[in-house]
Amino acid sequence: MHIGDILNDKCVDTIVSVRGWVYRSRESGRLIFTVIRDSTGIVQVVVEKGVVSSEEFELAKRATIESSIEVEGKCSKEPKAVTGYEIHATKIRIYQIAENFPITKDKSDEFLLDIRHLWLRSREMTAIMKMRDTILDSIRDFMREKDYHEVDPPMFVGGMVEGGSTLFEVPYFGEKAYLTQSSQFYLEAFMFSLESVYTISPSFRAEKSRTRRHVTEFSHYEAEAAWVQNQQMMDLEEELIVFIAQRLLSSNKEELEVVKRDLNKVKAIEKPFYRYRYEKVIDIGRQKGLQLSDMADLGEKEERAITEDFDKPMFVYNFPTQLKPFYHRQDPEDPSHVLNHDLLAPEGYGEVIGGGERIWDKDELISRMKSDNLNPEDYQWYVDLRSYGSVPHSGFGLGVDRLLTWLAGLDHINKAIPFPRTIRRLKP
Ligand code: NSS
Repeated sequence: MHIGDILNDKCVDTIVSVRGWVYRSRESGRLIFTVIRDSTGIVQVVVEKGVVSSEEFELAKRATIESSIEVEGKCSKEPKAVTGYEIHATKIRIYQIAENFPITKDKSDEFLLDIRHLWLRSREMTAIMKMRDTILDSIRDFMREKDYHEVDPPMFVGGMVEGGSTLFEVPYFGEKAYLTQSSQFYLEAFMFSLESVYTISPSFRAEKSRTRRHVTEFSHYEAEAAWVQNQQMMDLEEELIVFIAQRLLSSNKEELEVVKRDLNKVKAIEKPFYRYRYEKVIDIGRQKGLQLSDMADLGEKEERAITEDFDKPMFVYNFPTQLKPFYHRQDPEDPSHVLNHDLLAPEGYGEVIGGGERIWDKDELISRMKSDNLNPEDYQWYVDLRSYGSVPHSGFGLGVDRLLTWLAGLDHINKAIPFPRTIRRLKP
């Protein structure tokens, strides 16, 4: 049985048995009040001398924080207990008496990262991981509903997608391999078979910048679909984000409260999102006092200023061609711009999605590569895809960790990831 069953009022006046870890404990004469936690919540246990054996009572007395424990006893309502219920123990088994637990109140973020293998047990991290689980689950439900197929691209790859400066190189039997920056090119290959595909896989970027939203390994949810245009892809993403936000509100109210999220901010995520051309967003930035050139690349600082006062997400579409990687399709009506989009989250969070239409004509792709000083031979198979029945298509990549950071209102991406990897952190 789980503590959650007790808290859902399913066990009053029955004999229950729960297993978990000591959350806190205090002794008061013939009584020991031990609060136990499991994955579903916390509940108070009363251990009374004479009701349990004297060995059991002594064991319960020695049960330090995080000791693993099993308790049997009668469950009752108790308004004075921490979660309103109490188990009056009749049997106690201790699996292990824990050593002195190193995490006490008010530890620094850095310390909690050093000790993340233990901090995972905190109420906060447990809540965050449950919300992560909801997000992953809702992505899969949504995509199934839309007839997208989940696929598994490789993580060891032979080339770059998003620029050479963030490539991780790994030795590969005398050859050079890289950790994938994005599975987009592979999704494009799958698309010729399955038409609409997606993956939730890690992507790796040797990010040297230390911002609140960059890690070196992130969970990348990418999708690709045949016959779809840029604005249609935005429609899908809009629907998706609203779906995830709604699911989070209905499944994780308690967890959102644990992280002190203002629920109104999540409720405000409704269609339609703002949709502005790149130039309009540059204007908004200038009105906020940012010094932006006509071709400014929007980074963390700029996006934070631009989105700070927004109540809803904002699509920025049709960036100048020279700001974006070679694979983006130019607008046939205006080749100085590409048919792409970023989705910026409000409240200063900024970019969570990047996507758009891909060049599907072979010669156009080769000529764009050349003008970006890339050798088409290095992308032989990617170009080859365009030789056999090429079709218009679009896709996007969404940073799952960034999405969770925003939806849960966290102040740093590190808090959204169980074991975050940054330029300075490889352990635990
Ligand atoms: O570089 S992206 O903007 N776009 C791509 O990788 C495309 N090839 C995706 C595609 O169309 N299939 O990254 C997409 C998203 C971006 O909006 C962020 O939310 C996330 O991936 N992202 C990151 N999250 C955390 N840390 C880092 N370093 C990071 N880089 C990108």
